[in-house]
Amino acid sequence: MAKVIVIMPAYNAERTLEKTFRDIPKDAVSEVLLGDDCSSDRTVEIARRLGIRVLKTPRNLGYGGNQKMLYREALARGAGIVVMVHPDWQYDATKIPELIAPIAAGEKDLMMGSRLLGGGKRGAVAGGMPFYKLVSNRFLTLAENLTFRLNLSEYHTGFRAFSRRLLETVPFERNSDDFVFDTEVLAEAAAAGLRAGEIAVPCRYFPEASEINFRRSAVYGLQTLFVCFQYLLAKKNFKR
Ligand SMILES: Nc1nc2c(ncn2[C@@H]2O[C@H](COP(=O)(O)OP(=O)(O)O)[C@@H](O)[C@H]2O)c(=O)[nH]1
Ligand SMILES: [Mg+2]
Repeated sequence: MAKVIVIMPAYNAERTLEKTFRDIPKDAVSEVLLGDDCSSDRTVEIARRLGIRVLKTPRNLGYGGNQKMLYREALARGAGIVVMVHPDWQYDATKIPELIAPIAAGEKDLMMGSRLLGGGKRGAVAGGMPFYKLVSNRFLTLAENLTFRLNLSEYHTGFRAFSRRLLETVPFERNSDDFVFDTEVLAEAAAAGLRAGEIAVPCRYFPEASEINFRRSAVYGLQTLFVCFQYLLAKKNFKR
């Protein structure tokens, strides 16, 4: 049985951390790690009270920098499967066993908890996904599917799982410290020919679950398109 470690990249998650943690099926995971990116609220205090192992960034590194610290630690602790879940109670963490099953069976290296799979679109909209986020998610996903060919219903979920093999294969340490880190990991996984899958996951939208504003989203969208561009360019050069 592979050792399953859950990582939570946190930034001011005091209002939602406990609810997210409660939803994690403890019998399905060995350990839970929280990366605190210099939160100014009680995130660390609450995490410690819940018995979560806390790692702190030396200074505010950003979402990608926080994840790097966590993957490094999860690998050092012998993880066979690493589950990343945002501690903002946006995704239904009770689905962890279903999410990791294909990795545990050796069939996949990457599993995404999609908000938009199958009937999921209605789920995301009913869950309160803002319309502009739905439209831009759809557009970016189209561009990413044409580029990476992973055939996923979305690429931007905060609930995903990786095999140890993936984390040892992709050069994640070289990636951005910002949100586009997530896109870069997927590009690298695609380039390495790793196998990706997805399950539908219910999601919730409420103020604390989605604090990224329009401007940050737009920057992220452009950075994502730039990753696609670099990927296509690299592929073309490689063929030549
Ligand atoms: N390190 C760091 N992480 C952040 C920051 N803002 C958000 N996050 C993390 O990024 C995740 C996604 O942000 P969120 O506001 O939920 O965006 P959305 O759900 O995609 O609309 C959150 O769960 C946090 O863990 C930040 O300024 N710094
Ligand atoms: Mg969120």
